[in-house]
Amino acid sequence: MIRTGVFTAVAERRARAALGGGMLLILLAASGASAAQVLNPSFEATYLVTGRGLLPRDWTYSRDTTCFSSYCSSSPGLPSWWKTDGLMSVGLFSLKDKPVTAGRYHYLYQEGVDLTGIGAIKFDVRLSVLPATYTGPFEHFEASFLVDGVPLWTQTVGGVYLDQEVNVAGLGAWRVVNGWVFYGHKIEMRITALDPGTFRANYWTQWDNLRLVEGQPTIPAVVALDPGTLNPASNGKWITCYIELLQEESGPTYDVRTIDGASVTLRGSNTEIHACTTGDEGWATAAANADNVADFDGDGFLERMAKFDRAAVQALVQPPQATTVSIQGKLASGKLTNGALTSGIPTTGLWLEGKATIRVLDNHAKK
Ligand SMILES: [Ca+2]
Ligand SMILES: [Ca+2]
Repeated sequence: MIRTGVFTAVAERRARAALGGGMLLILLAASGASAAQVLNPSFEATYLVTGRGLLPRDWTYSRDTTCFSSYCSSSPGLPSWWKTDGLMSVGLFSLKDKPVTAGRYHYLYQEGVDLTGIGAIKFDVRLSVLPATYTGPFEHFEASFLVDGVPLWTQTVGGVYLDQEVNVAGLGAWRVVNGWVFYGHKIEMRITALDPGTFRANYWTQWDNLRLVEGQPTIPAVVALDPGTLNPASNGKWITCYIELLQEESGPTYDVRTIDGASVTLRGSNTEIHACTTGDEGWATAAANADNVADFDGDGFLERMAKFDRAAVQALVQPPQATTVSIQGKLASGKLTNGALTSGIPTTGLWLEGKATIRVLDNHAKK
């Protein structure tokens, strides 16, 4: 029997470019280069573009300078000179007295960034208004940092923002664009007009010191156990576990269909119990299928269902106290092709973890 409402509220979901849909095709074979890196991440290497100034090597810049421009700040003493690493940053800024429409933006990006083994990208940003004699606040524009076209960080208030961080765990080496698979990811900085108008100042966004932070953070999961209270007198064979993956405000969205059922365990009291993935029941498989992945509680988001041997779990728990157990599991490397999971890309073996409490009725104490 499926209970509804067993999950706590899951907030801050964000949509991300879905992997489903059309046929996924490998466009490029894996290159030998696997070390994750961003080229010229501190914007120190530049070249001169006449009429534009110093532009950073290895980055592709917007050539539309109707109402925006960009260059690397390189002159100590000028109000635009700001950096947090080395001598220079790169500035993307609006041009004063030039009409702009809402939604129009100016960009700088780098493609082909392998994020294998990378958990986060960090960077420093300043939002400011120039000339310095203009005393108004930063307004009308937004700074944003995008990965594969998805804004993972935005800021609209003037100030200096150090060590900003976006979560890219599990993105790995590949990205999918319209069903095609490309080697490496696209990292992009933008200034975007929020309001239409002609403004009397230059609004600057300056970027410096991009860093790839290694690591694979655990994906938080919401888990529900049914039953959550065990009656030793019951003859039930299983404890059913529903796993939902939490999505952070920024960062990738993970798919419960990529959970490897054979890796799912319930842990407590130094004991590890594996989920059942063998037998005649349709749900008892390592791979996702219609029996073990569904929106069981009807909240619009899928859960992976797994079952544990009830007697084994009961042995972990001493009545009458509630015992906290940990549910862990691994997201298989996988891609979705027409909704079916096959081996390959792009998720790369991330772990999920969620906690739940179990209670065992103390039948002896009742007497
Ligand atoms: Ca720099
Ligand atoms: Ca659900």
